[in-house]
Amino acid sequence: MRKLGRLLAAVGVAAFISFPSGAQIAPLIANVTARHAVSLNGDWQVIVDPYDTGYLDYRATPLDNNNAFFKNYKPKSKSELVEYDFDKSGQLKVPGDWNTQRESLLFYEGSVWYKRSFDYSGDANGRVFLHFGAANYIADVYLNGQKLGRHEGGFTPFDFEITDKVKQQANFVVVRVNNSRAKDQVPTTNTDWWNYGGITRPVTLLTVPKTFIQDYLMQLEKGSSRHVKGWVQLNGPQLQQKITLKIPEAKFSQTYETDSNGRAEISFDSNFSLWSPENPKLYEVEIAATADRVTENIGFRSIETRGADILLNGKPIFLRGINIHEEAPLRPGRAWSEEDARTLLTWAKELGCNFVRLAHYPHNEAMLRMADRLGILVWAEVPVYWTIQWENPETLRNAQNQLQEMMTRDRNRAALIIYSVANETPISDARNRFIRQLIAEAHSNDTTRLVSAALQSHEERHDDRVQVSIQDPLANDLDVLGNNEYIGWYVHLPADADKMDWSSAYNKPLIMSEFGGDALFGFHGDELTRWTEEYQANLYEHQIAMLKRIPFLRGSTPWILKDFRSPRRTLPGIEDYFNRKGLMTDHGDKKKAFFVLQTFYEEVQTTQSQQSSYNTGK
Ligand code: GCB
Repeated sequence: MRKLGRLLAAVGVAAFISFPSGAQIAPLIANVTARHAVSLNGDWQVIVDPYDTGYLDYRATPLDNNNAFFKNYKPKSKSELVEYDFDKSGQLKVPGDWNTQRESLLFYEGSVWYKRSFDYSGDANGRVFLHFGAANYIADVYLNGQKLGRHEGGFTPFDFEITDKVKQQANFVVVRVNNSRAKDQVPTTNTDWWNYGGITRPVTLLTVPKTFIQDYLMQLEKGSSRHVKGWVQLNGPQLQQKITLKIPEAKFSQTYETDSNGRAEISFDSNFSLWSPENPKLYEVEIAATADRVTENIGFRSIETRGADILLNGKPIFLRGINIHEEAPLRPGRAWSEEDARTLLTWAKELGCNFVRLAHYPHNEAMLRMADRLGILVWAEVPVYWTIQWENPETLRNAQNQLQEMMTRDRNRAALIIYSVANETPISDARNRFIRQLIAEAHSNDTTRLVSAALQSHEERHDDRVQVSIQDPLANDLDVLGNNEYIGWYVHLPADADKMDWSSAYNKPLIMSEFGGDALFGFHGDELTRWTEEYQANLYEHQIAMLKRIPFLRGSTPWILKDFRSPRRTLPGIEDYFNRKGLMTDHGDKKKAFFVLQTFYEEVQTTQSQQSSYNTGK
């Protein structure tokens, strides 16, 4: 028996190795929310499997016999040995992280197997896709005992075509989700956020026609308020056909023809009421092919830079921003719902923001759609964070894939103006090469947005003044410079910000993408006592005074809207595994610094309505 097991396992290994991760993943379908979908959200049966017993045999080779949990095997006789049973194991909610659903899983890193049964009564002439909003970090997906494929990366969507595999009744999908950290991953082993595991975003069955509209991009060309450029991509056997694009409210309708690859280039002029934070106008756009039709609400706006200015619809704008992690407001765990998005972005609006940095990985789709509706500009980021394996081609491929998946999902969101390809990465040739590939990819795939990265500045002391500048070769490649600095927290004291003089060798806009310090809500003292609200508020006062003196500053996203969980933050009574740099608690209580920033943003808003940029008064 063991011998047979080993033989099967060896075959399993060969099959496993010959499939590079993601090999069977279908091309992503844009705008899944508009598709005929059956939700698979809800209670899933789960087995917590810290030793991967359901995945590997005792020689650590992948299992393919009935002991493999994806078989969901039941004993056929009273004597048969089967050591797992999904139906008698517990349940977890999908979407949802496992850490905050069971106390014993708070710090858990490893595998959890999810299983759910479903019937399917879809269109016999259509195609069926199993779609995951996200699963952190590796997801091995099986349907009816057969492997569909693997997805790597915890924050982006993926789908598998199951047209030929799905039955009308008694299907079962099993997913092994593993959130173990590893050096070659993106992000790598070290971060400052909670490693929430699980199927963290919705799961749906999508039904589409045989040839369907898979993807498209529709946006104003940089610098134009009327000219839309874009494309539509079909998928299926009838790639060459006529498609019609309509925007009824703009009285626009035009027919295009897709080529033999299923692609049509779109180009037209129209008079739009342009999307902006003050006017988050969305138009219903309809794309129709012979057998498919999809509609989506899209805003039209242009974003570009001119010297140190960021121009939204041709006018300079100062980005009054804040950082946000994807943690739920008012309850623990990952955020994923429309309600979560509304609450977080409403808090940002209350702070006076017209901009958010969704740190440090792609947030859920609801967040981007809500930003479109509420009129909040967005910086979206991939988790190329701190020190990852710059020399590893697999790590680069992984980062590129995550960037692609993020762009595919979000590229029709008017709110999204900046793609960020990295955060606080140490300068080296290998790192520069790695990140340059991401920048080039973002630029070539999407010419309607700006590319940035959160860099780090360099200080030089001159008597009692300090010269601060960015000296990073990547600055040449980016459209907008992001900079993280912790003057007054990790370095210097808050008042030292008064001595800092910023200069730039680049004629480009700067966004101060992070600054801040920790405060425990309700803890009071003088302004030099760490962890007090007074220390944090004073830090913000000095930071803001410094920001006002940076001539090329065009935005700021202080760190961070609300406190968030982090395993690095162990100080008892203060941190208790929370990063306390929030301007609010995780329950929405506002700390003193919230009001300091709010006042600054009110001032910026008033000033900006009279002049084009905050600092220069141009
Ligand atoms: C940073 C990181 C951010 C951390 C923050 C901190 O520079 O970009 O992820 O959470 O500092 O609080 O130290």
